[in-house]
Amino acid sequence: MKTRITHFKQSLFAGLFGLALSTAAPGCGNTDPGTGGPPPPPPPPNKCGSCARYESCTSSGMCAINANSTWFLSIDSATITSTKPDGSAWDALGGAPDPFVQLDSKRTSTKQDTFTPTWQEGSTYTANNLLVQGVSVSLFDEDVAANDPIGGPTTIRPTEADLRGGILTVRNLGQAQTLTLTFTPQ
Ligand SMILES: [Ca+2]
Ligand SMILES: [Ca+2]
Repeated sequence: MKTRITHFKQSLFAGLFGLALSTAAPGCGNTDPGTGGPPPPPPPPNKCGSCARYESCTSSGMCAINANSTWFLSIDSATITSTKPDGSAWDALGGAPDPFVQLDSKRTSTKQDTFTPTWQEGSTYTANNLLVQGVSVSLFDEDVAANDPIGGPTTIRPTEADLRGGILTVRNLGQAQTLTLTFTPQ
């Protein structure tokens, strides 16, 4: 008799504990409250805990970046070498470059006479676009006649770690010593 009571207490405790877990970790797994009818079977233990809103809980219990999540890719900033590859100045009379970035079909604004432009302009992509296809990036110095190429075109394909970290710095892209992109989940 004593043994049966102990078993009853254990199963009651397990039931309460399971309920507390599923209540504390919403948003991942099936939380259908049910409307009438027999109570649904208890959900399996939630190994994900709480995933970020741009993630989904995989069948193996891992929080993975959802391929359909959307991200704003911002062309943040760049640092540009003091001269063109041949050692000459970017513009007449030793002038600094006037850089802009071509990001796929979108072009940033042009920053006048600077080796350290900052734009914070970009486009929205799905995680799948970024991680699988990547984005095409080129930098130019805007000129009246013909733009001087600074770096690229190149395909930048961030990793999941880059998206989670929110930032990616590409180095030595032609005459761009650095090109920094940021990623913000939408
Ligand atoms: Ca120029
Ligand atoms: Ca200039």
